[in-house]
Amino acid sequence: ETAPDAETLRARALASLTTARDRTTLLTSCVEDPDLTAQVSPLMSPLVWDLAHIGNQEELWLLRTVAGREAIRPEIDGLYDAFEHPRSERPKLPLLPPAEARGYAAEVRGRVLDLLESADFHGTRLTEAGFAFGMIAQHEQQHDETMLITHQLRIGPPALTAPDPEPAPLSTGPAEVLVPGGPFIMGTSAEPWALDNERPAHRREVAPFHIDTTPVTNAAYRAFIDDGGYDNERWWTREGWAHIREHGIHAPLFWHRDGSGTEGRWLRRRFGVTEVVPPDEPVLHVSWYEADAYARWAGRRLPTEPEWEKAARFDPATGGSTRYPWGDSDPAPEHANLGQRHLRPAPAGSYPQGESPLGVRQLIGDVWEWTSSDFLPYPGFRAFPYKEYSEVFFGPEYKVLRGGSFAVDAVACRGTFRNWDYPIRRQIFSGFRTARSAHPETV
Ligand code: AVJ
Ligand code: FE
Repeated sequence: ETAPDAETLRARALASLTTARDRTTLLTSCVEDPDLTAQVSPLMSPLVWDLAHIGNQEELWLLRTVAGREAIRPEIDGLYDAFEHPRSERPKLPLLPPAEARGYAAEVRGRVLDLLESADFHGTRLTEAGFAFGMIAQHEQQHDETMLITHQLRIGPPALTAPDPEPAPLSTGPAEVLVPGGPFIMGTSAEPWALDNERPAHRREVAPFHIDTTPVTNAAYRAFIDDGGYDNERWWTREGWAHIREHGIHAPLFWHRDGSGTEGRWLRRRFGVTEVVPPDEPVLHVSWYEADAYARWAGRRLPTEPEWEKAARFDPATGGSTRYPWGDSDPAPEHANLGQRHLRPAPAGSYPQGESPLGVRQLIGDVWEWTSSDFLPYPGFRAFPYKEYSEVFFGPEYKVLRGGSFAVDAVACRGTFRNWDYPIRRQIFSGFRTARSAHPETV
Protein backbone atom coordinates (compact mmCIF):
# COMPACT_ATOMS: atom_id res chain seq x y z
CA GLU A 1 0.00 0.00 0.00
CA THR A 2 1.23 3.47 -0.84
CA ALA A 3 0.63 6.36 1.52
CA PRO A 4 -1.99 8.84 0.28
CA ASP A 5 -0.56 11.92 -1.44
CA ALA A 6 -0.96 15.46 -0.15
CA GLU A 7 -3.97 16.25 -2.36
CA THR A 8 -5.80 13.14 -1.13
CA LEU A 9 -5.05 14.05 2.49
CA ARG A 10 -6.15 17.65 1.89
CA ALA A 11 -9.43 16.48 0.37
CA ARG A 12 -10.00 14.01 3.22
CA ALA A 13 -9.34 16.66 5.88
CA LEU A 14 -11.62 19.16 4.12
CA ALA A 15 -14.44 16.62 3.74
CA SER A 16 -14.20 15.52 7.39
CA LEU A 17 -14.17 19.08 8.72
CA THR A 18 -17.07 20.08 6.45
CA THR A 19 -19.22 17.07 7.39
CA ALA A 20 -18.66 17.83 11.06
CA ARG A 21 -19.53 21.52 10.68
CA ASP A 22 -22.70 20.76 8.72
CA ARG A 23 -23.86 18.57 11.60
CA THR A 24 -22.86 21.10 14.25
CA THR A 25 -24.78 23.79 12.37
CA LEU A 26 -27.89 21.63 12.21
CA LEU A 27 -27.73 20.67 15.89
CA THR A 28 -27.36 24.32 16.95
CA SER A 29 -29.90 25.85 14.56
CA CYS A 30 -32.85 23.43 14.93
CA VAL A 31 -33.91 25.13 18.19
CA GLU A 32 -34.36 28.77 19.17
CA ASP A 33 -31.55 30.61 20.98
CA PRO A 34 -33.05 30.13 24.50
CA ASP A 35 -32.69 26.38 24.00
CA LEU A 36 -29.01 26.88 23.15
CA THR A 37 -28.23 28.60 26.44
CA ALA A 38 -30.52 26.51 28.66
CA GLN A 39 -29.32 23.77 30.97
CA VAL A 40 -31.21 20.67 29.90
CA SER A 41 -29.52 18.44 32.48
CA PRO A 42 -26.66 18.89 34.97
CA LEU A 43 -24.95 16.10 33.00
CA MET A 44 -24.73 18.27 29.90
CA SER A 45 -23.31 21.60 28.80
CA PRO A 46 -25.59 24.19 27.20
CA LEU A 47 -25.42 23.63 23.43
CA VAL A 48 -23.84 27.06 23.01
CA TRP A 49 -20.90 25.91 25.16
CA ASP A 50 -20.25 22.91 22.89
CA LEU A 51 -20.37 25.21 19.87
CA ALA A 52 -17.75 27.67 21.12
CA HIS A 53 -15.65 24.86 22.65
CA ILE A 54 -15.51 23.21 19.21
CA GLY A 55 -14.18 26.45 17.76
CA ASN A 56 -11.79 27.01 20.65
CA GLN A 57 -10.19 23.53 20.37
CA GLU A 58 -9.90 24.01 16.61
CA GLU A 59 -8.18 27.34 17.13
CA LEU A 60 -5.90 25.95 19.85
CA TRP A 61 -4.64 22.93 17.86
CA LEU A 62 -4.75 24.03 14.24
CA LEU A 63 -4.19 27.79 14.32
CA ARG A 64 -2.05 28.22 17.43
CA THR A 65 -0.17 24.92 17.74
CA VAL A 66 0.23 23.82 14.10
CA ALA A 67 0.38 27.26 12.46
CA GLY A 68 1.89 29.20 15.39
CA ARG A 69 -0.71 32.01 15.27
CA GLU A 70 -1.67 34.35 18.12
CA ALA A 71 -4.90 33.70 20.01
CA ILE A 72 -7.97 35.37 18.46
CA ARG A 73 -9.68 35.82 21.83
CA PRO A 74 -7.31 34.68 24.59
CA GLU A 75 -9.72 35.80 27.31
CA ILE A 76 -12.24 33.05 26.49
CA ASP A 77 -9.88 30.06 26.74
CA GLY A 78 -10.70 29.39 30.40
CA LEU A 79 -14.45 29.37 29.75
CA TYR A 80 -14.10 26.57 27.20
CA ASP A 81 -11.51 24.49 29.02
CA ALA A 82 -13.41 21.32 29.94
CA PHE A 83 -11.21 20.81 33.00
CA GLU A 84 -11.71 24.27 34.49
CA HIS A 85 -15.49 24.13 34.81
CA PRO A 86 -17.65 21.02 35.28
CA ARG A 87 -20.62 20.72 32.93
CA SER A 88 -23.13 21.54 35.67
CA GLU A 89 -21.54 24.99 36.19
CA ARG A 90 -21.23 26.00 32.55
CA PRO A 91 -24.67 27.66 32.18
CA LYS A 92 -23.66 30.23 34.82
CA LEU A 93 -20.44 31.25 33.05
CA PRO A 94 -20.28 34.44 30.96
CA LEU A 95 -20.37 32.35 27.76
CA LEU A 96 -20.40 33.87 24.30
CA PRO A 97 -24.06 34.35 23.35
CA PRO A 98 -25.29 32.23 20.40
CA ALA A 99 -24.57 34.75 17.63
CA GLU A 100 -21.05 35.42 18.94
CA ALA A 101 -20.33 31.72 19.43
CA ARG A 102 -21.38 31.06 15.82
CA GLY A 103 -19.29 33.95 14.59
CA TYR A 104 -16.22 32.79 16.55
CA ALA A 105 -16.47 29.18 15.32
CA ALA A 106 -16.95 30.43 11.74
CA GLU A 107 -13.99 32.79 11.97
CA VAL A 108 -11.73 30.01 13.21
CA ARG A 109 -12.97 27.70 10.47
CA GLY A 110 -12.34 30.29 7.76
CA ARG A 111 -8.72 30.65 8.85
CA VAL A 112 -8.33 26.86 9.14
CA LEU A 113 -9.51 26.39 5.56
CA ASP A 114 -6.89 28.91 4.43
CA LEU A 115 -4.27 27.02 6.39
CA LEU A 116 -5.37 23.72 4.89
CA GLU A 117 -4.80 24.99 1.34
CA SER A 118 -1.06 25.24 1.92
CA ALA A 119 -0.61 22.65 4.69
CA ASP A 120 2.03 20.01 4.24
CA PHE A 121 1.36 16.64 5.74
CA HIS A 122 4.69 15.55 7.08
CA GLY A 123 7.24 16.86 9.49
CA THR A 124 5.97 16.67 13.04
CA ARG A 125 3.81 13.91 14.47
CA LEU A 126 0.98 16.47 14.70
CA THR A 127 1.03 17.29 10.97
CA GLU A 128 1.93 13.79 9.72
CA ALA A 129 -0.82 12.53 7.40
CA GLY A 130 -2.97 15.49 8.48
CA PHE A 131 -3.39 14.04 11.98
CA ALA A 132 -4.26 17.37 13.65
CA PHE A 133 -7.03 18.03 11.09
CA GLY A 134 -8.36 14.51 11.63
CA MET A 135 -8.18 14.87 15.39
CA ILE A 136 -10.14 18.13 15.23
CA ALA A 137 -12.78 16.65 12.89
CA GLN A 138 -13.15 13.74 15.34
CA HIS A 139 -13.34 16.14 18.27
CA GLU A 140 -16.15 18.12 16.62
CA GLN A 141 -18.03 14.91 15.78
CA GLN A 142 -17.68 13.69 19.38
CA HIS A 143 -19.30 16.92 20.53
CA ASP A 144 -21.97 16.48 17.85
CA GLU A 145 -22.82 13.19 19.54
CA THR A 146 -22.78 14.93 22.92
CA MET A 147 -25.13 17.61 21.55
CA LEU A 148 -27.45 14.91 20.21
CA ILE A 149 -27.58 13.49 23.75
CA THR A 150 -28.58 16.96 24.97
CA HIS A 151 -31.36 17.02 22.35
CA GLN A 152 -32.56 13.59 23.54
CA LEU A 153 -32.67 14.83 27.16
CA ARG A 154 -34.52 18.03 26.27
CA ILE A 155 -38.24 18.02 27.09
CA GLY A 156 -40.33 19.66 24.39
CA PRO A 157 -41.50 19.29 20.82
CA PRO A 158 -39.26 17.42 18.37
CA ALA A 159 -36.56 19.56 16.75
CA LEU A 160 -34.82 16.85 14.75
CA THR A 161 -36.16 14.26 12.36
CA ALA A 162 -34.52 11.59 10.21
CA PRO A 163 -35.74 8.64 8.16
CA ASP A 164 -35.83 5.27 9.92
CA PRO A 165 -33.26 2.67 8.85
CA GLU A 166 -34.29 0.99 5.60
CA PRO A 167 -36.14 -2.28 6.33
CA ALA A 168 -33.83 -5.18 5.48
CA PRO A 169 -34.00 -8.94 5.89
CA LEU A 170 -32.69 -9.70 9.37
CA SER A 171 -30.11 -12.34 10.21
CA THR A 172 -31.52 -15.83 10.61
CA GLY A 173 -28.15 -17.18 11.67
CA PRO A 174 -27.07 -18.47 15.09
CA ALA A 175 -27.50 -16.34 18.22
CA GLU A 176 -23.81 -16.67 19.07
CA VAL A 177 -20.57 -17.71 17.40
CA LEU A 178 -17.32 -19.17 18.67
CA VAL A 179 -14.29 -16.91 18.44
CA PRO A 180 -11.17 -19.08 18.46
CA GLY A 181 -8.56 -18.66 21.18
CA GLY A 182 -5.01 -17.53 20.56
CA PRO A 183 -3.25 -14.29 19.81
CA PHE A 184 -4.51 -11.44 17.66
CA ILE A 185 -3.35 -7.91 16.92
CA MET A 186 -5.12 -5.36 19.13
CA GLY A 187 -4.85 -1.60 18.61
CA THR A 188 -3.10 0.11 15.72
CA SER A 189 0.15 1.76 14.75
CA ALA A 190 -0.91 2.24 11.13
CA GLU A 191 -4.27 4.04 11.20
CA PRO A 192 -3.19 7.65 10.53
CA TRP A 193 -5.94 9.37 12.49
CA ALA A 194 -6.13 6.87 15.37
CA LEU A 195 -6.04 8.63 18.74
CA ASP A 196 -3.37 8.00 21.38
CA ASN A 197 -5.36 5.43 23.39
CA GLU A 198 -5.75 3.14 20.33
CA ARG A 199 -1.98 2.85 19.97
CA PRO A 200 0.27 0.94 19.56
CA ALA A 201 -0.62 -2.31 17.79
CA HIS A 202 0.29 -5.23 20.05
CA ARG A 203 -0.35 -8.95 20.43
CA ARG A 204 -3.07 -10.12 22.82
CA GLU A 205 -3.87 -13.64 23.90
CA VAL A 206 -7.58 -14.36 24.15
CA ALA A 207 -9.08 -17.64 25.39
CA PRO A 208 -11.82 -19.10 23.15
CA PHE A 209 -15.23 -17.57 23.80
CA HIS A 210 -18.71 -17.27 22.35
CA ILE A 211 -20.21 -13.87 21.53
CA ASP A 212 -23.72 -12.77 20.53
CA THR A 213 -24.09 -12.20 16.79
CA THR A 214 -26.28 -9.13 17.47
CA PRO A 215 -26.69 -6.60 20.27
CA VAL A 216 -29.20 -7.50 23.02
CA THR A 217 -32.71 -6.42 21.97
CA ASN A 218 -35.43 -4.55 23.82
CA ALA A 219 -37.52 -7.76 23.80
CA ALA A 220 -34.73 -9.74 25.45
CA TYR A 221 -34.19 -6.95 27.96
CA ARG A 222 -37.94 -6.88 28.68
CA ALA A 223 -37.72 -10.55 29.69
CA PHE A 224 -35.14 -9.55 32.32
CA ILE A 225 -37.45 -6.80 33.61
CA ASP A 226 -40.48 -9.10 33.57
CA ASP A 227 -38.53 -11.73 35.49
CA GLY A 228 -37.99 -9.21 38.30
CA GLY A 229 -34.40 -8.54 37.33
CA TYR A 230 -34.41 -5.10 38.94
CA ASP A 231 -35.73 -6.54 42.21
CA ASN A 232 -33.27 -9.39 42.58
CA GLU A 233 -30.00 -8.45 44.22
CA ARG A 234 -28.25 -11.62 43.04
CA TRP A 235 -27.81 -10.31 39.47
CA TRP A 236 -26.15 -7.07 40.52
CA THR A 237 -22.71 -6.01 41.66
CA ARG A 238 -22.71 -4.41 45.11
CA GLU A 239 -22.26 -0.92 43.60
CA GLY A 240 -24.85 -1.54 40.90
CA TRP A 241 -27.47 -2.70 43.39
CA ALA A 242 -26.84 0.28 45.68
CA HIS A 243 -27.09 2.63 42.70
CA ILE A 244 -30.41 1.33 41.30
CA ARG A 245 -31.96 1.22 44.80
CA GLU A 246 -30.87 4.76 45.65
CA HIS A 247 -32.13 6.18 42.36
CA GLY A 248 -35.24 4.01 41.95
CA ILE A 249 -34.08 2.67 38.59
CA HIS A 250 -36.26 -0.12 37.18
CA ALA A 251 -35.97 0.19 33.38
CA PRO A 252 -33.70 1.80 30.75
CA LEU A 253 -33.56 5.59 30.74
CA PHE A 254 -36.46 7.20 28.81
CA TRP A 255 -38.74 4.15 29.28
CA HIS A 256 -42.05 4.45 31.12
CA ARG A 257 -45.26 2.45 31.47
CA ASP A 258 -48.39 3.38 29.57
CA GLY A 259 -50.74 4.61 32.33
CA SER A 260 -50.23 3.91 35.99
CA GLY A 261 -49.37 0.63 37.65
CA THR A 262 -47.15 -2.12 36.36
CA GLU A 263 -49.33 -3.67 33.67
CA GLY A 264 -49.19 -1.14 30.83
CA ARG A 265 -47.10 -1.34 27.68
CA TRP A 266 -43.60 0.04 27.81
CA LEU A 267 -43.27 3.37 26.04
CA ARG A 268 -40.20 5.47 25.46
CA ARG A 269 -39.49 9.08 24.67
CA ARG A 270 -37.13 9.52 21.74
CA PHE A 271 -36.21 13.01 20.45
CA GLY A 272 -39.50 14.49 21.61
CA VAL A 273 -41.74 11.66 20.36
CA THR A 274 -43.30 8.99 22.59
CA GLU A 275 -43.55 5.55 21.01
CA VAL A 276 -44.02 1.91 21.97
CA VAL A 277 -40.64 0.33 22.72
CA PRO A 278 -39.76 -1.55 19.51
CA PRO A 279 -39.03 -5.18 20.44
CA ASP A 280 -36.41 -5.96 17.82
CA GLU A 281 -34.21 -2.88 18.28
CA PRO A 282 -31.01 -3.08 20.32
CA VAL A 283 -31.65 -1.89 23.86
CA LEU A 284 -30.42 1.67 24.36
CA HIS A 285 -29.68 3.93 27.35
CA VAL A 286 -28.60 1.29 29.83
CA SER A 287 -25.79 1.71 32.34
CA TRP A 288 -22.83 -0.67 32.67
CA TYR A 289 -24.47 -1.92 35.89
CA GLU A 290 -27.67 -2.81 34.02
CA ALA A 291 -25.79 -4.48 31.14
CA ASP A 292 -23.70 -6.47 33.60
CA ALA A 293 -26.78 -7.56 35.62
CA TYR A 294 -28.67 -8.61 32.49
CA ALA A 295 -25.72 -10.71 31.34
CA ARG A 296 -25.48 -12.45 34.70
CA TRP A 297 -29.24 -13.12 34.67
CA ALA A 298 -28.86 -14.62 31.18
CA GLY A 299 -26.10 -16.95 32.43
CA ARG A 300 -23.54 -14.97 30.47
CA ARG A 301 -21.19 -12.02 30.91
CA LEU A 302 -20.08 -8.89 29.10
CA PRO A 303 -17.20 -9.40 26.65
CA THR A 304 -13.82 -8.06 27.72
CA GLU A 305 -12.42 -5.26 25.58
CA PRO A 306 -9.85 -7.59 23.86
CA GLU A 307 -12.64 -10.11 23.18
CA TRP A 308 -14.79 -7.40 21.62
CA GLU A 309 -11.94 -6.22 19.41
CA LYS A 310 -10.99 -9.74 18.36
CA ALA A 311 -14.63 -10.41 17.37
CA ALA A 312 -14.61 -7.16 15.38
CA ARG A 313 -11.20 -7.35 13.67
CA PHE A 314 -9.78 -10.89 13.61
CA ASP A 315 -9.77 -12.48 10.19
CA PRO A 316 -9.34 -16.26 10.58
CA ALA A 317 -8.35 -16.55 6.91
CA THR A 318 -5.19 -14.48 7.39
CA GLY A 319 -4.72 -14.42 11.17
CA GLY A 320 -4.46 -10.63 10.89
CA SER A 321 -6.68 -7.79 12.10
CA THR A 322 -8.77 -5.62 9.76
CA ARG A 323 -9.82 -2.00 10.28
CA TYR A 324 -13.52 -2.91 10.47
CA PRO A 325 -15.51 -6.16 10.78
CA TRP A 326 -16.19 -6.16 7.01
CA GLY A 327 -12.57 -5.51 6.03
CA ASP A 328 -10.42 -2.46 5.43
CA SER A 329 -12.74 -0.25 3.36
CA ASP A 330 -14.13 2.93 4.90
CA PRO A 331 -17.68 2.65 6.32
CA ALA A 332 -20.45 3.06 3.72
CA PRO A 333 -24.21 3.21 4.41
CA GLU A 334 -24.60 -0.52 3.64
CA HIS A 335 -22.08 -1.48 6.34
CA ALA A 336 -23.30 0.29 9.44
CA ASN A 337 -25.75 2.73 10.98
CA LEU A 338 -23.48 5.71 11.62
CA GLY A 339 -23.44 9.48 11.24
CA GLN A 340 -26.89 10.46 12.59
CA ARG A 341 -28.43 9.45 9.23
CA HIS A 342 -31.05 7.75 11.39
CA LEU A 343 -31.94 8.79 14.91
CA ARG A 344 -32.32 5.25 16.21
CA PRO A 345 -30.54 1.90 16.03
CA ALA A 346 -31.57 -0.49 13.27
CA PRO A 347 -33.27 -3.77 14.24
CA ALA A 348 -30.89 -6.41 15.61
CA GLY A 349 -29.64 -8.59 12.76
CA SER A 350 -29.48 -5.76 10.20
CA TYR A 351 -26.49 -4.88 8.01
CA PRO A 352 -25.46 -8.22 6.48
CA GLN A 353 -22.73 -6.38 4.54
CA GLY A 354 -21.21 -5.20 7.79
CA GLU A 355 -20.87 -8.73 9.14
CA SER A 356 -17.49 -9.97 10.43
CA PRO A 357 -15.88 -13.10 8.88
CA LEU A 358 -17.07 -15.06 11.95
CA GLY A 359 -20.66 -13.86 11.42
CA VAL A 360 -21.06 -11.10 14.01
CA ARG A 361 -23.28 -8.14 13.04
CA GLN A 362 -23.62 -4.49 14.04
CA LEU A 363 -20.34 -4.31 15.92
CA ILE A 364 -19.91 -0.89 14.32
CA GLY A 365 -22.75 1.64 14.63
CA ASP A 366 -26.26 1.37 16.13
CA VAL A 367 -25.34 1.32 19.86
CA TRP A 368 -22.15 1.76 21.86
CA GLU A 369 -21.40 -1.58 23.48
CA TRP A 370 -20.31 -1.82 27.10
CA THR A 371 -17.38 -4.14 27.73
CA SER A 372 -16.41 -5.56 31.12
CA SER A 373 -13.04 -3.77 30.96
CA ASP A 374 -11.67 -0.74 32.78
CA PHE A 375 -10.19 2.03 30.60
CA LEU A 376 -6.44 1.35 30.69
CA PRO A 377 -3.47 2.21 28.47
CA TYR A 378 -2.05 -0.34 26.05
CA PRO A 379 1.53 -1.49 26.58
CA GLY A 380 3.74 1.21 25.05
CA PHE A 381 1.07 3.96 25.33
CA ARG A 382 2.29 7.53 24.91
CA ALA A 383 -0.01 10.47 25.58
CA PHE A 384 -0.46 12.50 22.39
CA PRO A 385 -0.93 15.36 21.84
CA TYR A 386 -2.21 16.11 25.35
CA LYS A 387 -2.61 14.14 28.58
CA GLU A 388 -6.18 15.35 29.02
CA TYR A 389 -7.49 13.45 26.01
CA SER A 390 -6.97 9.95 27.47
CA GLU A 391 -4.31 9.61 30.10
CA VAL A 392 -6.03 11.44 32.94
CA PHE A 393 -9.01 9.06 32.59
CA PHE A 394 -7.11 5.76 32.81
CA GLY A 395 -8.09 3.67 35.82
CA PRO A 396 -10.88 1.60 37.33
CA GLU A 397 -13.51 4.38 37.50
CA TYR A 398 -14.26 4.20 33.79
CA LYS A 399 -15.55 1.27 31.72
CA VAL A 400 -14.79 0.94 28.02
CA LEU A 401 -17.48 1.10 25.32
CA ARG A 402 -16.80 -0.03 21.77
CA GLY A 403 -18.17 0.13 18.25
CA GLY A 404 -19.92 3.50 18.08
CA SER A 405 -23.61 4.34 17.85
CA PHE A 406 -25.97 5.70 15.20
CA ALA A 407 -24.91 9.13 16.52
CA VAL A 408 -21.19 8.71 15.76
CA ASP A 409 -19.66 9.80 12.49
CA ALA A 410 -17.45 7.39 10.56
CA VAL A 411 -14.42 9.64 11.12
CA ALA A 412 -14.64 8.89 14.85
CA CYS A 413 -15.43 5.18 14.59
CA ARG A 414 -13.30 2.15 13.71
CA GLY A 415 -12.47 -1.32 15.00
CA THR A 416 -9.81 0.13 17.30
CA PHE A 417 -11.75 3.19 18.57
CA ARG A 418 -12.20 3.34 22.37
CA ASN A 419 -14.83 5.24 24.31
CA TRP A 420 -15.23 5.28 28.09
CA ASP A 421 -17.65 6.43 30.74
CA TYR A 422 -18.70 5.91 34.35
CA PRO A 423 -20.63 2.66 34.96
CA ILE A 424 -23.71 4.62 36.13
CA ARG A 425 -24.05 6.60 32.87
CA ARG A 426 -26.95 5.92 30.54
CA GLN A 427 -27.86 9.16 28.81
CA ILE A 428 -25.22 8.06 26.27
CA PHE A 429 -26.29 5.89 23.32
CA SER A 430 -25.24 2.72 25.13
CA GLY A 431 -26.29 -0.89 24.67
CA PHE A 432 -24.37 -4.16 24.80
CA ARG A 433 -24.01 -7.74 23.66
CA THR A 434 -23.07 -10.72 25.82
CA ALA A 435 -20.42 -13.44 25.74
CA ARG A 436 -19.42 -16.62 27.54
CA SER A 437 -16.17 -18.48 27.86
CA ALA A 438 -15.98 -21.57 25.66
CA HIS A 439 -16.06 -24.91 27.43
CA PRO A 440 -12.95 -26.92 26.62
CA GLU A 441 -14.95 -29.59 24.74
CA THR A 442 -16.38 -27.04 22.25
CA VAL A 443 -12.96 -25.70 21.24
C1 AVJ B 1 -14.07 10.13 24.44
C2 AVJ B 1 -16.38 10.70 24.42
C3 AVJ B 1 -15.26 10.31 26.51
O1 AVJ B 1 -16.78 13.56 25.26
O2 AVJ B 1 -15.72 13.36 27.13
C4 AVJ B 1 -14.43 15.51 23.72
C5 AVJ B 1 -14.37 12.96 23.93
N1 AVJ B 1 -12.66 14.69 24.65
N2 AVJ B 1 -13.63 16.53 24.05
C6 AVJ B 1 -15.83 13.16 25.92
C7 AVJ B 1 -13.84 14.37 24.09
C8 AVJ B 1 -12.55 16.04 24.63
C9 AVJ B 1 -14.73 12.35 25.26
N3 AVJ B 1 -15.11 10.90 25.14
FE1 FE C 1 -14.04 18.56 23.88
